[in-house]
Amino acid sequence: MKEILSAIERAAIRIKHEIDTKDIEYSQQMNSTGDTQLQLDIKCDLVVEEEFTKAETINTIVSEEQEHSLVMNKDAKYFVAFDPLDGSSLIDVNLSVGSIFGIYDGSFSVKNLVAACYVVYGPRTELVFAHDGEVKFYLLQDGVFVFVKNIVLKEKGKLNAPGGTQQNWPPYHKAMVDGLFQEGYRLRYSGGMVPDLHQILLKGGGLFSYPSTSDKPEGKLRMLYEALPFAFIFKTAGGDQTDGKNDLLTMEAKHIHDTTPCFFGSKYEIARVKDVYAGN
Ligand code: P6P
Repeated sequence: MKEILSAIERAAIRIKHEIDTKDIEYSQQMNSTGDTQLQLDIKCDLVVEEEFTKAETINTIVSEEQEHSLVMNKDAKYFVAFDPLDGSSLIDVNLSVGSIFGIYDGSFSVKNLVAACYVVYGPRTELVFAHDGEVKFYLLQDGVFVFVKNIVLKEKGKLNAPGGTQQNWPPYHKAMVDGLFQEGYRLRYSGGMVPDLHQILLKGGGLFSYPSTSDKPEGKLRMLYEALPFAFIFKTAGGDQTDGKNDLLTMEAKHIHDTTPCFFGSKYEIARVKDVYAGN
């Protein structure tokens, strides 16, 4: 596992450099879910693949930017799914973006998800790694990721990050989101999954939601390399997660780019989601 974390750290340092120095023009290509790829998306995908090639314990990788999985060492232990540059469309307005990694032992089955990691590229470059019951927070300082602290969520938070197009939310979802605001929750939503969830984790908790909507009935966020890694991180940090009715960490992806509605947060807020969704 240490070899994989080291590969992620090397990739993160290179990606940070690419973000700071590279043009952000769109390519002529689309990824597996129809997003037009930035040149930067393609470059950052290559960076992660190059660093992972040096990790002998990686069997197979899945990238948001690649249609198919790629076998690297057919007898190796770990299967890694990643989004190399999530929220890249925010770079041209200088908002924070991130990389997300799900590390699976033996196959991409959700029961084999054993670690999860993300990197936030913002005013600072920060890395969070969940494994063996702990969520560890690191800060990049002079080219080295330095451990800062363990992340533990409170029972109840105060931030509300409601994703998706509001006019396409189910009415009961809108009532739930509005209800939290009426209880004094603060709106914190940038449109970047990684910084939005990082803020909730570091500011003590709250709710991030990306529900099933009329335009995206299966949700927008991908299971293997977005929803499940964050579900693992929030659960490990003492919070909770759901697709509205089920524990995300019991849900198997049928296809490597499957999406799911997803909610992540402190226990109080996730209990509220389950209560509202159970009745609808
Ligand atoms: P919406 C970025 O494109 C992304 O995949 C996630 O990072 C983010 O949480 C979501 O989409 C935002 O989607 O529909 O709220 O703009």
